[in-house]
Amino acid sequence: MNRDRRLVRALGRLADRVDSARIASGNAHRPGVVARSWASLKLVVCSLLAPPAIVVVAWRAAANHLRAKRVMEGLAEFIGRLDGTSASSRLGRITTLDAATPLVITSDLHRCIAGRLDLVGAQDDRALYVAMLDWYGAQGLTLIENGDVEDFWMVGGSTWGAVYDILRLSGAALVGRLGDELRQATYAEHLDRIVSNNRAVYQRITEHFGNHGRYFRTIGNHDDVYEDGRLVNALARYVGGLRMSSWIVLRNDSHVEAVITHGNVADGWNAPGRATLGKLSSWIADMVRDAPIPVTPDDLAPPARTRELLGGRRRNGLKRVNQRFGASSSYDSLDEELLFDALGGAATVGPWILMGHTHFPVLQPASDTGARWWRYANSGHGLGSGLITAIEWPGDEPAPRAPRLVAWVWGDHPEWAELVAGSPPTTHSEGRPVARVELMPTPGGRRLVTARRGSGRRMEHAVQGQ
Ligand SMILES: [Mn+2]
Repeated sequence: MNRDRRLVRALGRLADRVDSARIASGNAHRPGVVARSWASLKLVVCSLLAPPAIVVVAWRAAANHLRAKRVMEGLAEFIGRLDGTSASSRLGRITTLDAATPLVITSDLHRCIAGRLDLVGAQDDRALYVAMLDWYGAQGLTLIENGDVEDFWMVGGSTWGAVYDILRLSGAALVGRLGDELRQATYAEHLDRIVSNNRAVYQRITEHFGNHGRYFRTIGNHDDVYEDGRLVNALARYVGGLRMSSWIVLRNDSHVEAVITHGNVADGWNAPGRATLGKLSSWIADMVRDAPIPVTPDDLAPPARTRELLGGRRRNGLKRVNQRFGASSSYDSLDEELLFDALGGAATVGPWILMGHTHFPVLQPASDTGARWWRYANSGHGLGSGLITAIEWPGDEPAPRAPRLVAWVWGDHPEWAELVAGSPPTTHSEGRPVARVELMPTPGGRRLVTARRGSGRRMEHAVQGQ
């Protein structure tokens, strides 16, 4: 073990001791005095720097949005050339899988350390995901976690979270071998803590998928540290084995049926290698949450959002962002409407595009114009309130295959229990009922409804879609 790793580990142990004491006193979700003081210090420095910084950020945001649009324009051609024969490209590594492989694709799980950053715990989604992994594992499916899986961007929220922030900033400031070693040590130590906070999840991934060569990952923005193969090796030790790439191509003979990617490639704020603005906005959000000021913005979806999805009231549309700065008031920075136009619009042939990143599950969504994006699905995310959405790829069905969009929810939650009560629970986790609900677009495509409600329309929809 090198000197940096020893130093970072010692600091980590010290931070853990402070955190355990706070957790033992029943304050797990408070950041604690170290994180609060560090956030206050950052707040003071940032306030002084804010006036000039805002100008620079606005300029960079406008420039990056133009760049994202140029990337989008080249994307149709790039995807057209993904024939499953090459293993790398200027847009990252490519993995090819047989399209006859049954898959489950999750994304945007944002697994994090204990404390305030533990959004998975706050949303009661950990045991729910374990139930999903057990259920899909028992069927021999292959698991693809499509980006933003472990979160290396969120900082603070606990003593270790503050120490991690300081070490990460130091690593970024140092050049050459010194900086490289410190960064590696810091990320490896952070990964350790993410794994121990999600022990059951990593156990299931290893047991059902990693040990059998059935675990694949793509790189998102919050886990862009995996551009470095050494951290992929560190992760491999916790999951039995995996393959990390930026693109996964589902191929059937010489025909590409689907392309799986996180989606940040066409995002001005979060594109691979050009994500400074995205990282900065995430960092500022965490600073504000830890600082002792009476503003604690909480952007986690409430139970009402889960109810909305299960009640058939969720929009099945595309996201728009501000055309000058490439972002929206709800912190989105990928313009799906532009991407839809760039990728050839309402075609009913060509590969399916399966993405995450937007945190907005959709299947064959309707554009603003009413035109349908027939070959697009987004898996949504793993941070709903008692809700995780996912895509299933029915590889065992004959071609032409089409992805299914599903929602996994607790069957006993008072806010929506009656909406899933019609059918028996799919499985159980920790003694609680868990339901798998299939989501379908309405005939016009503007909303998502559960398959039970939409079953009468299913044939009509399938005919329209082909
Ligand atoms: Mn993302």
